[in-house]
Amino acid sequence: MSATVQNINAAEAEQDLTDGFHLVIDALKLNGLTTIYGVPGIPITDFGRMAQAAGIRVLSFRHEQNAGYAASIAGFLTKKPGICLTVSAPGFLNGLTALAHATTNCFPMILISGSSEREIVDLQQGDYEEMDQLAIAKPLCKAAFRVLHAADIGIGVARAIRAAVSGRPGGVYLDLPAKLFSQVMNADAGQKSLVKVTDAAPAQIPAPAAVKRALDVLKSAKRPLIILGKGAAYAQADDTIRAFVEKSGVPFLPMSMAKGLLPDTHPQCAGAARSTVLKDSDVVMLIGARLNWLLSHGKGKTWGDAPKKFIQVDIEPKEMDSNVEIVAPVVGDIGSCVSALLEGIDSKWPAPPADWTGAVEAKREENIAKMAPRLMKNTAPMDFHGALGALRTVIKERPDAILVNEGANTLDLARGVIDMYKPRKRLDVGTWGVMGIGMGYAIAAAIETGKPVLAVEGDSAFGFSGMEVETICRYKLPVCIVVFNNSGIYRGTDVNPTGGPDPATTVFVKDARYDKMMEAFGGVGVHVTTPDELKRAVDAAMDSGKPTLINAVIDPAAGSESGRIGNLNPQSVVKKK
Ligand SMILES: Cc1ncc(C[n+]2csc(CCOP(=O)(O)OP(=O)(O)O)c2C)c(N)n1
Ligand SMILES: [Mg+2]
Repeated sequence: MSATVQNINAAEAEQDLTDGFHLVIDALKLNGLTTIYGVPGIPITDFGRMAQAAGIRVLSFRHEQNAGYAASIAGFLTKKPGICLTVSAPGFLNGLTALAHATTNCFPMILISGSSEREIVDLQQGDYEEMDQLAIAKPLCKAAFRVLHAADIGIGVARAIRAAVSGRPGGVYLDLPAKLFSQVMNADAGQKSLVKVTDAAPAQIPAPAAVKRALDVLKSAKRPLIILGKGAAYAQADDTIRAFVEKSGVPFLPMSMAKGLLPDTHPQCAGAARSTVLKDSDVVMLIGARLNWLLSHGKGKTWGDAPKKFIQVDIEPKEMDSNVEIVAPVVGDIGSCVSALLEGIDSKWPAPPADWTGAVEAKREENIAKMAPRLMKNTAPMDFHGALGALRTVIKERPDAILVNEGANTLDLARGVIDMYKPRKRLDVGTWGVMGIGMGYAIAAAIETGKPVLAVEGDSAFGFSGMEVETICRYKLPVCIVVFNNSGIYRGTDVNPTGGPDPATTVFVKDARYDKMMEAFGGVGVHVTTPDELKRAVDAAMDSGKPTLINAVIDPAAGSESGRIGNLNPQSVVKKK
């Protein structure tokens, strides 16, 4: 055979082949997964390149943890698993915090990590980035899979997708050994091996008897309350939920990321009367909200002495009776459950007693009036309320913007002060109160929604993901970051008790200029000291859509220990000498 003929044969043979790289890309695309958040390196560098070439949006971060948080919130926003892509061992471990976070928060996410040679890893012979990643991931996610054969990529990706989004969503780990990427197979057979997942998150219809029981309990209430959790926000059943709440006439309390499902300014919103409604209610209906620490486990001082009946609407049967007795469990997906509940509310449904709704409203108005003057303080240095007063107006004027929020005082006070008007516009630290979600969330929010993002960040919180300002500039994202700079964790006033040269454990460099970080990468940096300046700077950023970081100087003495959850700090019983 001549050399030319040989070359032609080789080229033809090549055309008939596919490989692991292409099959993973094809499997993702076939299932509508067209965005990847990750960090390149061995063995997934070429995979990222090829994915980009194939039309997948591949966003390269500076640290996998931030890419992982981005993927997790992409899952929350879209109901499709957010994809995070990492290298082996250290990259994988960096992505793992976000995977565990996704699982805890019930966000669908798939962490795809390249891994080293199985034969060497399992004999512990010291491979490049050796680690038994599958075993390590397992306890931290809903499901973990490894694909060893190219022919199994289709089914592996399908399993990962279904595991992430069906039932209660969560994180899934998909282990792809380096060797898999270059494994070849016949292109036709490869194409046929792909699986397009049908009905990835099937509706779970609640039992009619459970719905009736729940409505009966709610109807019997003298002081009913509905609590909306981020599960309700995730469901994207916004109109149904709103109709149910309005038809029932029951006051509602939104958990942090459920704010805006109905506007915080809605006449039934009890957000500003939280302690009153938790204490005094007699029947509480939880919709996509869990009775975890954020709701004081449904018992104790927060919930008062009056006996309470709980109704719980959740997709996860195990959630029922997790902390207290649930007298009316409604198990199913939130959309189906709330639809069924709504159907059960007929024209004879009694409005909740007026003395109750009146009392809630009075308390709410009283608390709002109490806070109002604090939000208008236009002083330098700013306190949290003064600064937040300005940002509250920004969101009021731009209800489509997405608010990302982390910190301690910066978080707790912003949650209370900034009213939300639309669903899934407030993204924050979630179930763990974790620091570090900021820039990953901001990037994914901008990418997935195309809306402007306002990230309100404590100076400590910002530090966890601050390097991603380069990513924000690189992709030219409409993200405005406001760093509440009080020179420290909670406060900037602590001193070293020994009088020694080291600073106290909770303080940072005084007069730091976070705005310069943004300038370093071509973004806009602004330094502000008053609420008026802050408002002007945020407005300019939101109007221009240019990456902006505003260093907002906050009085170092303004914050309190741990924001609003200082009670969770253990106390030493040993007297100070
Ligand atoms: C991953 C992680 N590490 C540490 C903490 C503990 N922590 C809670 S809030 C916080 C920072 C609070 O300071 P800052 O963000 O500046 O908010 P401020 O109260 O000063 O407004 C830290 C470190 C955490 N929640 N998560
Ligand atoms: Mg701070």
